[in-house]
Amino acid sequence: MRTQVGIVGAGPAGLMLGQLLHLEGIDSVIVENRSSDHVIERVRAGVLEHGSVRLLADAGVGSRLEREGMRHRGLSLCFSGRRHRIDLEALTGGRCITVYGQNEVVKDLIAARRATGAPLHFGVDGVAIADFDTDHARIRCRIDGRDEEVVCDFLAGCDGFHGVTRASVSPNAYLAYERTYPFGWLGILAEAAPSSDELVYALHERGFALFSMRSSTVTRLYLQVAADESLDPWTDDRIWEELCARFAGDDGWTPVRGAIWQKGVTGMRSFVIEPMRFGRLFLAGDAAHIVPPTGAKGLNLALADVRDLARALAGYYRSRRRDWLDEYSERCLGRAWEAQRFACWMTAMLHRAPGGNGFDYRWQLAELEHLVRSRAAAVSFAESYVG
Ligand code: RFL
Ligand code: PHB
Repeated sequence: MRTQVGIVGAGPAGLMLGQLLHLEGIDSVIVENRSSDHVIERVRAGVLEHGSVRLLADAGVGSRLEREGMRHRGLSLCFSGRRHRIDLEALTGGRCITVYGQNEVVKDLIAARRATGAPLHFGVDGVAIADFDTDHARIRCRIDGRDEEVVCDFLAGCDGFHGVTRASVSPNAYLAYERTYPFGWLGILAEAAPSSDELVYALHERGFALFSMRSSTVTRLYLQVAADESLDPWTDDRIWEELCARFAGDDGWTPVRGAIWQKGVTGMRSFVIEPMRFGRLFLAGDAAHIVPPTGAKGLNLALADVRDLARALAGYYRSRRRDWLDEYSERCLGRAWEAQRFACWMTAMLHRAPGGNGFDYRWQLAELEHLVRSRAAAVSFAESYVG
């Protein structure tokens, strides 16, 4: 098989890249090791920045998002028993976020890919890459039990943090920066009408909690737990009690309870690899950088990476210009470190570090007080949050 761009991974980054290249008349082959059901059902992000919404619309995959996405003009911070609204729209001159599940984004992108008839292979075994220092880069894999080799001009590593593309690069060729956090998130989806129109981030003595949603009937909630927390002791009743305790405030607001139909624990990490390009291999999204989910940046960064990569590849095929390809890594890394700055700060402000002392907690409360009292601080927060 021969193609112009071989894409490993059919998450948001790989699928979006395939769509943007298709619009530029550039051929690609996408190989994904999991099934399409698994990729669609994997529950992850929910917050799209303004720029991501525009990118999806410009790429022709924004019509359902336009109809079903929930535009949020603000959010609340809850601490010391009080909720404080941050008016994102007013603080940023009109920018908002849109709540729309990552799995819906993926569903829309798969439908668009299928409509083009371009190759998209799920359930592919034994994916390996080679020769990416030449213009005959290769993906070797087994598709439907047959050994296949995809020969390409360029390779895009869109296979997430645990993928095979980054692992195929010599460790001498890059620097990796990493921080793991001593806590994780227990996330649930519940059949319950959201009792707030906007997200609520809470810091409580018992730890962090986050109220989010997926639709007018589905609530998404998270609790800070230990990084290696077992789900076993977390009965539905205990989860609701803990959520209510952490959101408790003087206005009596509380999440509406409902049947919990999905539960999972995710560890948290920060990770950045420098550079993101190795010859003709370009890493994008979680394959190159991970941010803790507190800042809601990971999906947005992944989409921004492939927007830049598609533009650079289009420049190359249209007029053989290489400067955008050469600048790719630096552009993406600048954005990734800015997201890292914001996500690390939000994480530190809103989580209770195990072993932390009273000083840490008082500092966190002072930081939150400053954020809700100082317009300058609120503007800075809102600008970073909406992207
Ligand atoms: P993905 O989504 O991990 O997709 C990678 C794909 O590659 C496949 N793959 C392989 N394919 C072929 N061969 C191999 N050897 C392969 N190995 C792996 C995988 O099966 C998968 O399909 O990476 P991508 O595309 O870079 O997208 C990144 C986002 O998924 C991620 O950054 C976000 O979900 C992060 N995130 C959030 N981001 C936001 O912008 N806003 C949010 O509100 C937000 N909330 C979150 C989040 C992530 C979370 N978790 C679970 C880590 C909330 C949570 C709880
Ligand atoms: C979500 O809705 O899943 C979500 C929202 C905000 C975050 C992280 C996740 O910071």
